[in-house]
Amino acid sequence: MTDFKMALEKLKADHERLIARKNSPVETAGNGIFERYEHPVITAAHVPLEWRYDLDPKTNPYLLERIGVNATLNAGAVKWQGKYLLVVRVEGYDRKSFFAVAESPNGIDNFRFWDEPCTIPETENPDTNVYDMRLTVHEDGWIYGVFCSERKDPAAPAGDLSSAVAAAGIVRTKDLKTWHRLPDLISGSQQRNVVLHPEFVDGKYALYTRPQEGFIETGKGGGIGWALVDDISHASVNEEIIINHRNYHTIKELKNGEGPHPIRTNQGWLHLAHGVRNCAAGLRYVLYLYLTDLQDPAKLLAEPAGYLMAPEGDERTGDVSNVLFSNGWIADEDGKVFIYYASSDTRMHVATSTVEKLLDYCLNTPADGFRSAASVASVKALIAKNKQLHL
Ligand code: BGC
Ligand code: BMA
Repeated sequence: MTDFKMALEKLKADHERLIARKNSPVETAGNGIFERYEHPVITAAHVPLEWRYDLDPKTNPYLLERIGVNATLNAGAVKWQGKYLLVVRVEGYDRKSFFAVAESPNGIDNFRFWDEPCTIPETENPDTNVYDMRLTVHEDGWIYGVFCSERKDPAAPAGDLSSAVAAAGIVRTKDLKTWHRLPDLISGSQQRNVVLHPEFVDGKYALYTRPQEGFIETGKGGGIGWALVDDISHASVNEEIIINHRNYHTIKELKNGEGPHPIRTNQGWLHLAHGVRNCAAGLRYVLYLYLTDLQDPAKLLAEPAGYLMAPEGDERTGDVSNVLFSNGWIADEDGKVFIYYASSDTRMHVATSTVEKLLDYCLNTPADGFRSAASVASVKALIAKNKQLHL
């Protein structure tokens, strides 16, 4: 066998071994609310060899990688024809990200990318970078993808090559293969983390928004917003109310944003979101849950204090360290929930729970009292309750 052939065989074998690797829940006792898994579900090394290597010995005699993948992160998720699909944000060494579908038979391992990345048509104002797609199977019959479209800020002074404008890009599809681009969401503010609610509300499309004054600075932007839209093919935010606020000295002091669209349960809409605070180590992203009313998804019913999940162990380091981010989850018919989250903008993981457990967590974890003394009161109330049990 030639060196090229041998090197290729090894590449292929390593790749296949990685993809076929079984994933199991971590054994150590957690908090009972969800289970983490031993391995990430998708990493840069899962990306097909054909996307990265020129496999022709004539043009690539040393079998060098031609197009490097930096990270696979922030995937949207949908259960589609019995398969667990992630629309992954694949980011190259060149810092451009694009979307690609990866499919698993069981939701926890064997994620395989489809043949090619998604082709997302551009508008007349081409996106510089696209990322963090939220998928919604809407009752109008389309599958929507709402994502962040980032472009250089045209108002940035000369020499400022970082200021950007974030807007919500919208595509829809029937098969997750052909994507039709609709005009970007028109809004008076910058928008990242925009999510389409799966049902009509008062006969209108409903969006979770996240108004910001600047690209990074929320300014007066108060949190996760809610806006009704008449026409999704010319979507425009007119009235926007804040339904989940940022608060001083909480996990979402600096920013927050809706994750995937909420799950309909018999007790209300169950939401997964991210909260951000600033500290000496930089921005820290954690995941939290809240519950809103079934009839009025904008009405908050319950919100446990603090985070559901924060970066742990290896999750803490990566391209942008100290970050957990989620924009995809899947609820099975039997109530099992697959939470797909990325750690440190580098790799995708899964955590599993059930609708029942997440509702129990949401409804029975004390809410934030916003003061140390209130936290002490919560702990003492629990101790007093336990004392009654005479264990
Ligand atoms: C990055 C995102 C990040 C955003 C705000 C973008 O340029 O691609 O990952 O969330 O900046 O920091
Ligand atoms: C953002 C998000 C994500 C990213 C996070 C941390 O604002 O939209 O794309 O995971 O920052 O870098």
